[in-house]
Amino acid sequence: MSKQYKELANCIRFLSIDAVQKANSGHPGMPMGMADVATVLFKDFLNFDPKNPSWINRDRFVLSAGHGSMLLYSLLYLTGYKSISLSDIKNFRQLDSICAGHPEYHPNTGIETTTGPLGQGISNAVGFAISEEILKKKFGKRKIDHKTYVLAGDGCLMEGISHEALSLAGHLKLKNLILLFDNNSISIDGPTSLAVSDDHEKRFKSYGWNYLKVNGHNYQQIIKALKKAQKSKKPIAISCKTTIGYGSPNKGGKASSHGSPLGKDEIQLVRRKLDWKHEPFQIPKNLLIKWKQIGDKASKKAKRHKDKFKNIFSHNETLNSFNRSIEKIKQDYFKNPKSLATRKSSEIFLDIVSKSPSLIGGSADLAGSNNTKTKDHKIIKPGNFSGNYIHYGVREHAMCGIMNGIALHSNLIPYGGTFLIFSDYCKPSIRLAAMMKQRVIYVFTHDSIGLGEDGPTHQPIEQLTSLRSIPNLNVFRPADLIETFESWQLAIESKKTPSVIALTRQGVKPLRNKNNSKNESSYGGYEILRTGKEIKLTIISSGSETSLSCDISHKLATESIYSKVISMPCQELFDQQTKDYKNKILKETDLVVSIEASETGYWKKYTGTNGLNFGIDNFGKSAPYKDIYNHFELSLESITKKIKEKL
Ligand SMILES: Cc1ncc(C[n+]2csc(CCOP(=O)(O)OP(=O)(O)O)c2C)c(N)n1
Ligand SMILES: [Mg+2]
Repeated sequence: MSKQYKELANCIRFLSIDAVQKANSGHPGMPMGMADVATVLFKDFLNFDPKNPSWINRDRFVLSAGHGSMLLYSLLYLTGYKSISLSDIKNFRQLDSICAGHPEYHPNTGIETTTGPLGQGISNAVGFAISEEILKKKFGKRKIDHKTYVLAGDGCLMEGISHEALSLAGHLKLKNLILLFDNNSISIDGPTSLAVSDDHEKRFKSYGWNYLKVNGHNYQQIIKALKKAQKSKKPIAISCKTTIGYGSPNKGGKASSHGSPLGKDEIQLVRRKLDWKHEPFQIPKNLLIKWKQIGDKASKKAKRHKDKFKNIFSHNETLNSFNRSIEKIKQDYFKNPKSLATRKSSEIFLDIVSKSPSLIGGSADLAGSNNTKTKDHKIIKPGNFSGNYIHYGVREHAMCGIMNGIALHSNLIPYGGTFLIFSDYCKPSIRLAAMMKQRVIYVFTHDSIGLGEDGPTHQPIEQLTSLRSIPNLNVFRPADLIETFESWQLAIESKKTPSVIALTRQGVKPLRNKNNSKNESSYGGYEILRTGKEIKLTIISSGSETSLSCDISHKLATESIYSKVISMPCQELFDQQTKDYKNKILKETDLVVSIEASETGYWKKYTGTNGLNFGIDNFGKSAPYKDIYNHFELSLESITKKIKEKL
């Protein structure tokens, strides 16, 4: 029996070694080390369907140790996924090959998520497992009941995000989550003892996980552990003691097999040692058939399930069902407009839409400050997933990685809150959401010096710019309740783009005073005020500074200097408008100025170098917020004076 597993595993090993060698770059060590464990998993345990990779109830397999991408590509090819052919494998790491350097998420291919930044996959897997539990509760165990497997190495487990995600998984008792730890005690710099002496077993157990230990090259032990894992009442980690580069006489067990081709001579030696007589990329027919049988058997099993349960996701309701309630609130607001923090406006919006079964809210221990939790939210608790709100704890990075997993799993829409300043703790996961085109919504409150006394450590300066510079991420900074509602609507409708909604702590004056059936924020920037027909000045602004901009515009008008104010809640959407539209907004006057309590450089693309940029290019201050605005000369008097000097 061992022989059969070994031969199957060697298919993975040699495809990986040969692909890395041909590409002259890549990571052979991990696929060689984990080939045995992966073979047992795919052959005997994983529920999947190569013929229909999107089957909703499939077990999810996440390769958190994304550098070992050839392990995944080999498995997908061998089990018969159409997404990956032998020629794709021969094109490993070449332009436009699906076999990219690190796994890149593509829907319906078996590549469940983009990994490579170590640790991210673990947090994604926690998100998958949470989604599974939520849907299981909603639709019943007969329809949804699957596992999530995540393969993680020493590196993933050293990363901070793994601590956050594993801890939350243990707390929530995610019994459907199985972590396969490639415990080879080697990373790039050498033996892991150079940098870490964690007691992994104690660590996992303290999080509330079960922990098993196996020799990762002993099939009996692997099978036994995976059998046990199926019945675990807690999330479970299986430590697989492996040899990195297994089979390589000179590089096995050494960091030298981690991240570069083994070299032709060494590969010859591996072939001899593992008794592999075949040419590069040649898998003998009998083994190819055996692997295909594994895929076919899995497909058959999956089909039986699918035939029984079609279309369980008919609840894919849109915002339409809430439109009447949203309109009613807007009407009341127009009748009785009042100052309101945009975080509060956001809560009012969430109060309506949180009744949707699709939205899963949360915050990293700032629910009351982010206003993400409404009175009707039900909390997701350990072992009880009937709710729709997650207390992520003080774990911003894991929150965002987990939200990626939730978004990827099915059609749930995750949103999560923290302070805008701590978006820096979220950035790697936000970037991946944008790359993977996932609908994840970030509610980032306390979005400027307007938060006041907490001071410069809490006052975002460069954060908006750095978020705006991430491709395929919409950054909304609404100016009042109406724009906040519009931003939320756009974020929910953006199925392929994650959204940041940056919100104020402090109250802001109502600006929009009449109902408009068109979502003005969908233009990204639009004229919100005009004080005369012939104007000399364009002021562009976002969020809390838009009302300041309007005040400035009115004041200038009293001196017969006429202007328009462009409210720009979303630069990314504005940049997508037609040239005519953009010219109409930006080119009407010679002088264009920007006002935003944030880093100023990014606005120069609209104002040009001749324009004026009012903002903050230094760290903030600890004081009542109005004093800080004055300190940074973001005041009616100061800005009006400088504009007049320039005109
Ligand atoms: C966040 C992050 N930091 C650094 C790297 C670069 N890197 C890739 S693999 C690796 C070492 C991983 O060690 P381990 O998980 O033990 O993998 P093994 O060498 O055993 O395959 C590092 C530092 C990365 N991919 N992601
Ligand atoms: Mg390692």
